[in-house]
Amino acid sequence: MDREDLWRALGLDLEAHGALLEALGPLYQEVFLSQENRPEGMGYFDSVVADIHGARVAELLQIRESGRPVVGTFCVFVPKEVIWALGGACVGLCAGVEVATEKVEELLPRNLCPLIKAFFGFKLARLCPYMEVCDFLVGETTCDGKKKAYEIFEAYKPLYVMQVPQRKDEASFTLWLEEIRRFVNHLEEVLGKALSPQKLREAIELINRKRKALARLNRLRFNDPPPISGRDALLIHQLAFFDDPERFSSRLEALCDELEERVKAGEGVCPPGTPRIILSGCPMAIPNWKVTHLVETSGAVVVGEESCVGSRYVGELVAVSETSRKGLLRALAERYFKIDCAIFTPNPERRRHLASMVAQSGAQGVIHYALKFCDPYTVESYLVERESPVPVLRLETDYSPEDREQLRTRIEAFLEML
Ligand code: BJ8
Repeated sequence: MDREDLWRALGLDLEAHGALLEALGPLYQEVFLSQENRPEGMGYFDSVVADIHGARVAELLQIRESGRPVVGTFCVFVPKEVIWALGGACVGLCAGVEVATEKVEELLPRNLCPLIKAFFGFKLARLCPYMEVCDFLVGETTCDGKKKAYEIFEAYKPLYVMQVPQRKDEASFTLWLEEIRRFVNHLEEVLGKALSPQKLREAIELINRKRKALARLNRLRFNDPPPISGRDALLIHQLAFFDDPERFSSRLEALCDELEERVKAGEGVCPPGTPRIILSGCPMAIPNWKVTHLVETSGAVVVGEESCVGSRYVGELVAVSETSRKGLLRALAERYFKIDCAIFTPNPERRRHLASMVAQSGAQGVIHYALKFCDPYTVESYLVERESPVPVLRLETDYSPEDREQLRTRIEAFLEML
């Protein structure tokens, strides 16, 4: 199908959508294509971005037309393995650019996290083909902003909300396991089919493979010099939410082979000894590349993201030693319960996780990245700084480019003192 026909079929506002895609080109050129000495394997990921609303959307539409469900999510707590096991496809819908702000602010307060306003904006302005190709969405009770916003958003798209506990104790685990079972029952009812343990195992292996490849990429970045930039690594993590998991894994595995060769040859994207930074905090959804770009054009390199678009998404693998449905669902619940999002209280696991990333990567500094009005991460940043083994710079920002120079000044001053 021709791209315009595809977008028309999905009901997009063609004019506004065209303007959006046009703005992406120069930004991509500036942030990614201007880099020197990029690995060849990035060619695949560049081609995905060049056709970001095209080929993959067409594939998802085909999946939907063949009677399989396409499901959109906003959080890494949603156990996507279950969706794939029931024959569906899963796509992450968080957006990294604010659109249709006036319309959004008729429904939501102005001082709300930009990530939430962004997904509302994409829906209200009919700009996101991924949102439109979905049969239904799955939300979750994580932060207050999201859970209250879903109450409004369900008027625009069918939405199921999972209840995520906020403490890491036995009672909360029981609730979470029950919540996963309730989610499975709901999907089985809606789709009119039963979840087979064999299919669930296969789906777990499919997603485990993707997480394994991402973990390998992240470990390779710990070398000095890193064989890939933080920008390229961030992009790969962002695309993990969209792309076909099998194709994505095999392309990423091939890229990691190339990066291993680079490491053996001592080849990197910057000179050895370049200051190394870990970014920690809120997720950076596509095309939010602002802070990583600023850090890497200020003389440092980003060697890890302690974030849901980063190491928190990768996390641990789901154990596949179990064969029964009950055992596999428990293994899923255990894996997802370890996610150390700032909505948990208390949340010392996140600080331990960050300290271990710092130790493994040899980072000299942490930049804590919080989206404006995100209470869980802005409040928790104090504890992150207090317990960090290396200096921390705490930034609060949104999606607008207006604070770029101000952020650059603070980042440069921070890098100088490392
Ligand atoms: S598991 S980080 S994806 S909730 S930035 S909307 S927290 S006000 S995105 Fe998240 Fe799941 Fe946690 Fe990860 Fe709210 Fe903060 Fe906005 Fe956020």
